[in-house]
Amino acid sequence: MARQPVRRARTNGTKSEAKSATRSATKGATKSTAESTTRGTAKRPANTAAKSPAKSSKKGRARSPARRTAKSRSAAETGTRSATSGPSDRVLQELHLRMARIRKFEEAAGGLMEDGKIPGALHLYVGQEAVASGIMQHLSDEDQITSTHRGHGHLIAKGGAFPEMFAELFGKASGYCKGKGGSMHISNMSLGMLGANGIVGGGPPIAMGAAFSNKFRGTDRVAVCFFGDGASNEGSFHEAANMASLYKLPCIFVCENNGYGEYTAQENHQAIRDVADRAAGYGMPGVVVDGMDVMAVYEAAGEAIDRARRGDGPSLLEAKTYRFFDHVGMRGMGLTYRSDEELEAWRRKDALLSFEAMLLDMGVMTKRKLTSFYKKLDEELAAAIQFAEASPFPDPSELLEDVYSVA
Ligand SMILES: Cc1ncc(C[n+]2csc(CCOP(=O)(O)OP(=O)(O)O)c2C)c(N)n1
Ligand SMILES: [Mg+2]
Repeated sequence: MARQPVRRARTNGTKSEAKSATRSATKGATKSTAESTTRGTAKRPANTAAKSPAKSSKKGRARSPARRTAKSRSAAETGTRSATSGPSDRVLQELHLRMARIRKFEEAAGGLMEDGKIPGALHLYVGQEAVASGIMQHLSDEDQITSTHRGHGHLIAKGGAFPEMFAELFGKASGYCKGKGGSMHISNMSLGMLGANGIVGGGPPIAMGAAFSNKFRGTDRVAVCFFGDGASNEGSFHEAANMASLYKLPCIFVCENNGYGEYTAQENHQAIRDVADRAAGYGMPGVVVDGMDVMAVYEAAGEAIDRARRGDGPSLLEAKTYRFFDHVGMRGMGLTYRSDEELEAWRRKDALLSFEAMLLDMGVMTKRKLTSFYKKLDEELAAAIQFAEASPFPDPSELLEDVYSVA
C-alpha cells in the first residue's frame, strides 16, 4: 500500500495530558483536534516582532542559527506561543536557515560520497529537515540531543559548523571527533550533541541518562532523543521510555517516522500505524505531527519541551516524514520497495520549499534575498569542503587517543 503524506495532529495519553498535548499541536488557539487537521503552512503565523536574522561573529559559524545558552533563552526566543501571537520574523528566518543549511550540506556531502571522496556510507536527511529544525529552535547549547545513523541534520540544526562537519566526514584531524567518529558517530559536547549512533536504538538510553542527570543536578535542561520508526521496535527505546516516565525526566522522544526501516515498509515491521500510540503504555503524552510542516513541528515541540522543563516529564512526538533519497547515498539503489508515485507525492510536500513559499508570501523573505542567501550558503559550503580536503588525516600515533574516556 502506498504511503501517503499526512497532515494531522493527534494525541493520546492520559486525559489531561491528551488535552495539553492537543493544544500543543493545534497552536493553542484551536479548540478541537478536528480543527487541527486543517492547520498547515498555508496559514500565516502572526508576527509580533520584525528582527533581522541572527548573526554570529565566530569564524566558520557566520551563517549558523543563533547559538543560545540556557541563561539567554527567553520565552520570545524560544517562540513560546499564546493564542494571539505567533513566532517572530527572526524565528521564522532561523527555522528557514536551519532547514536550508541541512538541505545544502546533505546534497553536497551526498555528491562527495558518490564521487568516492568521502569514505563509507552516508545516510542522508534530505526530506526530513523540518523535524530537526522545528525542535532545535527551542534548544540551547546546554540542552542535549542524541541522534541516529541519519544524523547530519540534527547536528547542523543544533549549530554544527560546516568545516568541522565536513572534516569529520572526510576522516580528517580537524573534524569534530578528530576524524575518528565519521558520519555515524559524530558528536560535539559543547553543542550538546551527544552523538550520532550506528546502533539503531542506541540513542534512547543515552538521552534518558542525560535527562536523569539534568534533573538530578536541578537544571532546566532537556534531552531530546531522535529515533526512527524502525528503532521504535528496539527494546532500548521501551526501557528508556519507561524509566523516563517513571522518574518524570525532562526527556523528549522524537520519532521520525519516514515509513521505512531500511527497505522494509512500516506496515511490514510493526502492527501499529502511529508510533505515538506507544506513549500510552508508558503514561506519557503521544503526539502525531506533520513532519513536513516546520511550523507544526515547532509548535508541538514547544509544548513538549515546556512540559519537560516544568518538571512534568517526558513526551513522545511522532513526526510523519519521508526521506527523499534511498536509505544510503543519493544515487538510488534501483530497488522497488517504494514507488515513484509515492516519492513524488511526498516531494510535493517538500518542507523547505513550502516554507520558503510561505515566507515569500508573508514578505519575510524576498526572491532577491533568497538568491543571495543561497549564493552565500554555496560559498560557505565550498570553503568548508576546501578546508576539509586540505586538512591532514590524524597521525597514526594518535590512533588510541580519545578512544576511551577516563573522566
Ligand atoms: C541494532 C541494529 N540493528 C540493525 C541495524 C541495521 N540498520 C541500520 S539502519 C536500519 C534501519 C533503521 O530504520 P529507522 O529506525 O526507521 O531509521 P531510518 O533509517 O528510517 O532513518 C537498520 C535496520 C543497526 N545498525 N543496528
Ligand atoms: Mg525509518
